[in-house]
Amino acid sequence: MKTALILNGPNLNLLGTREPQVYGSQTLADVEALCERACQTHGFTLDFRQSNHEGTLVDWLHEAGRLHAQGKLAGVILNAGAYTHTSVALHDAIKGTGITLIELHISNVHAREAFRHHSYISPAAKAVMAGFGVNGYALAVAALAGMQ
Ligand code: CA2
Repeated sequence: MKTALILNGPNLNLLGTREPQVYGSQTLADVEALCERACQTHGFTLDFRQSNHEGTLVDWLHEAGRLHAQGKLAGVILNAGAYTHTSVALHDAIKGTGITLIELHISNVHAREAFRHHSYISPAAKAVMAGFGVNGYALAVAALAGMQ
């Protein structure tokens, strides 16, 4: 069974505690549970992680590249949080790994502040999803299944 690696960036550990009008009221643990159900439906093993540290996310993308080379990775779903809009390091980490990566945002970043309209992740991603709320994670797992 291949692994779906779901990576969450800075502040997403606060999900459900603030700004419910933007991000909803479900916690990151709730999101993990919904991802678990989606992965069971689609025959993936789930590996679900969150970090507030850019370098840790880079290390995890390198790990994904190694899993991909071993044929063990279905793909990565990455909500890079605010690093989406700032991180050349994450762009560089994705580029050249050969991994299938879906960039995901809970909110519709294009309907928000101008600084959220640019993404360093998008040019290196296979697909981009935004604005589906936390259900976007389940939709992204289904999309990953369709890409196998
Ligand atoms: O919409 C998304 O998923 C974002 O990636 C979330 C990031 C934001 O910087 C991106 O522009 C869009 C922020 C994640 C912070 O999440 C919080 C949730 C609840 C309370 C505080 C922060």
